[in-house]
Amino acid sequence: MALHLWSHPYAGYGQKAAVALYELGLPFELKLVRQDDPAVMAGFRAVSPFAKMPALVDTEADRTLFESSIVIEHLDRLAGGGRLIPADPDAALEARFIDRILDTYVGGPMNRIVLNKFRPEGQADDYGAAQDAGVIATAWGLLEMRLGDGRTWGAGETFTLADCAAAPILTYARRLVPFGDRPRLKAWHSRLMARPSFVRALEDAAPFGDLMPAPPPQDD
Ligand SMILES: N[C@@H](CCC(=O)N[C@@H](CS)C(=O)NCC(=O)O)C(=O)O
Repeated sequence: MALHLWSHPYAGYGQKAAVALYELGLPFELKLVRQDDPAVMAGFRAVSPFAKMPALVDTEADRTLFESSIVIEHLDRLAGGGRLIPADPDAALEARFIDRILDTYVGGPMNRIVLNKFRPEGQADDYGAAQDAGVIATAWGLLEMRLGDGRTWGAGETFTLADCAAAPILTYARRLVPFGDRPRLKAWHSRLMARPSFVRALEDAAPFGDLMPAPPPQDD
């Protein structure tokens, strides 16, 4: 089996896939996406037409996938199934639900806020950025409520797709929209920060520096 992961260790969604690979113990080869290298980008666009990370090429299955959640569905099956996507249908539904909340209402708005900062002079959309920040705050409230049943991880008592998504997305997004007075969300994030698979993904990213705003000092 050969798995090629097109990604950058600094990319939040790339880290989501890396966490899944580390959780499942699946070896992979990183195909480093270098935006300043046209040849690399041509190869990347051939597997990921929207040039979004991560993309996975499974050479043995002759399958190319992008969209991190779909990549993780495939990886979980490769590893025997029932781990990151629970075998129990209700538990699987909750894992997918939390993953969708994180992707649609946290990661998407977060990436727009960040890209807004790099727009050409006079083209920034501050109104849109404020709306996106509001969407993230609503997601924080929803997650805090969902964690109210005392679950350890994002979708229950086992580490799932929801946690692969949450580890990097919460870590980055809280720098833009602090968690505020949401103790369960903070405690879940602390557990994610200590999870060995995510610690490893952060170690992979460390040599590439820190491009995001500093963490909010009073949000611990
Ligand atoms: N919904 C997608 C989001 C992927 C995404 O936005 N990836 C970011 C990296 S964190 C990216 O590739 N950004 C590069 C760009 O937009 O040019 C997924 O789950 O894979």
